[in-house]
Amino acid sequence: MSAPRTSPFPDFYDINDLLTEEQRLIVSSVREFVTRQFAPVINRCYMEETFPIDKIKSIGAMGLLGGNLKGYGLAGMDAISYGLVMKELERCDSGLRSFASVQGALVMYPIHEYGSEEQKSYWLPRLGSGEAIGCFGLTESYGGSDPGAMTTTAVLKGDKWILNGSKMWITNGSLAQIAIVWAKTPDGIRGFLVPTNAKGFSAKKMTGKLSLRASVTSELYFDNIELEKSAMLPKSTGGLKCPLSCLTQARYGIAWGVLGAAEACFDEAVNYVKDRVVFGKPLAAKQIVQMKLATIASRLTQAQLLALRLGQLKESGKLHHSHVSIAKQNNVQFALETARTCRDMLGGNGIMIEYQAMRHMCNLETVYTYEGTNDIHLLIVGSEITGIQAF
Ligand code: TGC
Ligand code: FAD
Repeated sequence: MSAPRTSPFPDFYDINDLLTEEQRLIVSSVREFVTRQFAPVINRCYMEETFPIDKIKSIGAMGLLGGNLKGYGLAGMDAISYGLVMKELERCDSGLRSFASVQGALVMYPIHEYGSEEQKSYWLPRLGSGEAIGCFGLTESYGGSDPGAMTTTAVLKGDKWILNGSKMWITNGSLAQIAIVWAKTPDGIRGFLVPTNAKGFSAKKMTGKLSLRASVTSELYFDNIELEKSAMLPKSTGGLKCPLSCLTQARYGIAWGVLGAAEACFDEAVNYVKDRVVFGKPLAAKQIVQMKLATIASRLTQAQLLALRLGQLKESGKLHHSHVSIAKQNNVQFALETARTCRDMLGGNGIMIEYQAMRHMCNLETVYTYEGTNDIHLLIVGSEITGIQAF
């Protein structure tokens, strides 16, 4: 006997039923907020290669910046709620989720985890409210996949750190008041809090991106910047382990976030093929179109369940970074392929900005590459399976 199916697409397996009342409320309120605040401006931002910076304090007021961190006036939400927030932001645009990922997982998290009490109590409330914006500088120009080969240095001269070098592909770089910069010191790789108004700091916005256009990406330059001794994150010891632990937080959010982009494309395509009549019938009545939709629904359900289990592992403290690699790699690849298939089902209309599929598809090319490329995540999992690093 078959029970009546109660859950509407794209929640085919009624995953909503596995959420708490509070988590469902977070989804509906963030969706309403994003629809009201960001959806009306996202196409213009995308076309103009800008980020709607004037709206950041409203995201802060909703508790969505560093929303999974505890104390310092932050929301302290559970891992699944945080994932659901990322999903709702990326349903609008990957650039919006990126902003929140960088601010929360790559700037606030390292301060929360590795900072002094003074650094935490000064920066976390400001970053959480959106009063201050941060960026995270790890990648350099010659090969982002291998951050250990960085050439940026910090050396102690008297009671000051002297910072020299450059970073590339830095999200929010020219919007930020504070940069978390990872640099080589005689004592290994350490994190520094660098005010962007420091003498010797400059940021240059990168233009001409064909992906993630509603997000500001910059190059950062450090020319003999003098920093107080207290600018270092005191607990950021252990080589790359600390910056990599921040990436784990951001990659977790991406594994959830891309589901929002995929669901938005799927919803749009389903509505489109029901209306669009070709050869005398709606496209939805064609077997090949139904096969495409059914394949997406099946893979979407798998990706949703993967994210949910990932959230449970994180919440129970059992999360290993290779769990996150599997979810980031699988869900981003799925979302990218889905956006492309949906773009195809819209025909010529699919290349127009009035429809979202192509914008999401182009964005997801970046998401496929940043925070560890697709290949790098497969290699991380490969090294867990075999015990042999093949980077
Ligand atoms: P490896 O020898 O593998 O590891 C060194 C130590 O770190 C530990 N570890 C991790 N810990 C926490 N989280 C992770 N993800 C970790 N990965 C490794 C590891 O267990 C080890 O600990 P221990 O105790 O044994 O010392 O390090 P490796 O130098 O060989 O690097 C390996 C590799 C290639 C996987 C790593 O370098 C890597 O992940 N490369 C990709 C770089 C990357 O993802 N960059 C992203 C830059 S930020 C960005 O893109 C922001 S986009 C904006 C947005 O998020 O929206
Ligand atoms: P490369 O490392 O040169 O890789 C090129 C190709 O080689 C890829 O296909 C890769 O998979 C493959 N490859 C690399 N190594 C291996 C290997 N060992 N075996 C087999 N194949 C390999 N970084 C930050 O620090 N902060 C940010 O805020 C940030 N924001 C970004 C925003 C955008 C829009 C983009 C595009 C990037 C951002 N990045 C940021 C950088 C991002 O993390 C890097 O682009 C990424 O890590 C890949 O590095 P790369 O571009 O140098 O490519």
